[in-house]
Amino acid sequence: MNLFASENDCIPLNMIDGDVLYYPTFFDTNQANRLFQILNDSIQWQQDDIKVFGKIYRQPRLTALYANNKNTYSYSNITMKPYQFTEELLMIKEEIENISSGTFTTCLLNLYRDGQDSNGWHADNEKELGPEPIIASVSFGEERWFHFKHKTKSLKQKILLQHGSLLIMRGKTQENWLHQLPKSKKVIKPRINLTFRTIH
Ligand SMILES: O=C(O)CCC(=O)C(=O)O
Ligand SMILES: [Mn+2]
Repeated sequence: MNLFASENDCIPLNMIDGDVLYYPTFFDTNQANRLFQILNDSIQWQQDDIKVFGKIYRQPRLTALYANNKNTYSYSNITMKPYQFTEELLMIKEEIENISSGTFTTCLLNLYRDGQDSNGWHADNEKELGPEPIIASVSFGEERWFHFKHKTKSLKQKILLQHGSLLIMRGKTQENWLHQLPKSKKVIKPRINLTFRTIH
């Protein structure tokens, strides 16, 4: 049984100064349903405090870090220590490595509990990711809009990330573009997002 999409199901986004690929049905619905449930139930979700302009806020989503090494990941004044990859995370990582030229050490997971949970404008450009990082982003659960805005030109892009999809950002995408997952008034169901990265 072929549970995974072929190369043909890949849609390149038309991005100036960036390189983004979208696989809408990387996992089929049954596989995506099963993975959503397992990740929802078995991941060690946490809610951290973040400091924005000197003020402390609860992060507007739950997160977790998993890896095949002990390297920590720091962003927005948070330093996360990884748990070791679960069986499902290793399986997903291998499926992505089979279709992309990247290999990954680490997965940052986000759980958006409802439409009020979000992820503000940022680039995944921390030093430990190295130059031109490949970020492979898998989505399960509620569909949410994902926005891009160019750092210096007045260019925007948006894409609806569907259940079981894979989005790969590579090349100069993090250097030239910011991305965000905005709040949504309509959304009430949760969404889980996994971003596979390499932490040096
Ligand atoms: O939830 C998403 O689709 C994006 C997550 C993200 O950008 C991140 O964790 O760095
Ligand atoms: Mn990001």
